Amino acid sequence: MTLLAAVDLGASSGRVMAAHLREGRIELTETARFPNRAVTVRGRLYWDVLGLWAGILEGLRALDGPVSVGVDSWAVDYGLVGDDGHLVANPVCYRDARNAAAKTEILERVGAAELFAATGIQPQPFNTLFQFAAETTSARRALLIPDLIGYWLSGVPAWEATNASTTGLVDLATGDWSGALAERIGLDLGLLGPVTPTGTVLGPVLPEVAAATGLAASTQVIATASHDTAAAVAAVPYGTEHAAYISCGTWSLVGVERDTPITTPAALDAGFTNERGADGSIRFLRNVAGLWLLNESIATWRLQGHDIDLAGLLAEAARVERLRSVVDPDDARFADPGDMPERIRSYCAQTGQPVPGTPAEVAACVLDSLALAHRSAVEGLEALTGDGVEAIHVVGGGANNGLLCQLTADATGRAVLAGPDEATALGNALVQAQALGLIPPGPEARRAVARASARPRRYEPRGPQAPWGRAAARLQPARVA
Ligand code: LRH
Repeated sequence: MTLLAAVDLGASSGRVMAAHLREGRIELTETARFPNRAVTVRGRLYWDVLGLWAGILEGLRALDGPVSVGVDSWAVDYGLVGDDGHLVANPVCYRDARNAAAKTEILERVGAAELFAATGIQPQPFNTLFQFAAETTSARRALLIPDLIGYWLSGVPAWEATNASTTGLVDLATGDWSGALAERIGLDLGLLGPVTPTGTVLGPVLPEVAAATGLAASTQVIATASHDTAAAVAAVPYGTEHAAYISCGTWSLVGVERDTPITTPAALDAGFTNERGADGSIRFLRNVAGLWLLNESIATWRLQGHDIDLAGLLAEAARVERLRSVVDPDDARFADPGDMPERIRSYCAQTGQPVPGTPAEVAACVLDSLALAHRSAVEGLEALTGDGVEAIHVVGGGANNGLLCQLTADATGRAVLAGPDEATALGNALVQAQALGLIPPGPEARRAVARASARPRRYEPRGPQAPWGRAAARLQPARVA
């Protein structure tokens, strides 16, 4: 038996998982879970990265002699580090308002089609590229969040490839930073070091980390697939069907794995992006605003003094009439933190639909809308790749949301295979195990262990497709508006 540590940071919580590799399977146990949230100070939305660091140290302290540690997190965000190696500013959250203006300004200089063709990345306000353009603080280095934590653990700066691809600054053709693009937008590439291959062993933990956590001085820090979505996709337990994945958490990332990118105008218009996978593959996917809408709604109700329990809410939402009102979860009004139920109600009122009242009605509206958005993304995948999608693997926390999985099966007319819910931590650990030679290299050997480690639940589609098609059509004018 070998023990590996997977540090997995999400937009709403972070955790440290003990990954036990034994007889071709990985078993995960959580050693620490701590909240993560963005905090507003003087109109700027920050992450509390030092709070995360404290949670990580606590989780590592609870582990019994792991051979290695790997860190993954949400994409695109970074910490700025000065010449002395210290953080010079608190990392800003990708939902901060500064990025939209920077996007508009950059796109005036370099068109969306050119950016998409060069990097494969869908221009979205949160791409690191636009964040850099909005940056006001100067620094020596910019390290993406998992690389920042890896630097604090090992003292070695890295720019791991899967997460680097999400910046919008990596050249699709070379896999390295695009000097030409940086020059066009006036960005100093000196902030970034060479792109680090996924699975690079960075080196042992620093003595100060060993002292603070009790980890052995020989514990290796590994640049795992550090983009959480890349880690989750690395752990999808594909069977024999041609399947899409939905990495479902704060976001729903709906995609397929491919050998080659698609950078056609149609892919750009349909909102698809080409991110790097663990083996240099392409994760061709669309970002659908996922359980963020539900999580923010729950946070709002709790602030208002409602006693909300998720299981009870979902049970009630299951009994609400389906497709009564639907929203486009990717509408810009839902992007910022805040009173989501009120925004959902105003969207429904403006589009002439019944206005959801109770929390169960709002939750039903959100889940129907997400299932519909999943359907549209799967249709987009089929049209753009030319390959049929026979089944859908839902991985990540959303795999535990039985109602969303069932509705996704209903809306898409495809079987949904739900799980593992901890796909991100599993993928993180699997890539570490490959880096250490504990599992043979390549996606197939990794997937065999993923399959042995997970038992997905199957949801078959119920009922006719027509009501979903009609609801999608109902949304069409709202999207244009
Ligand atoms: C999901 C995720 C997603 C990114 C977003 C910023 O956690 O990493 O893949 O697009 O956060």
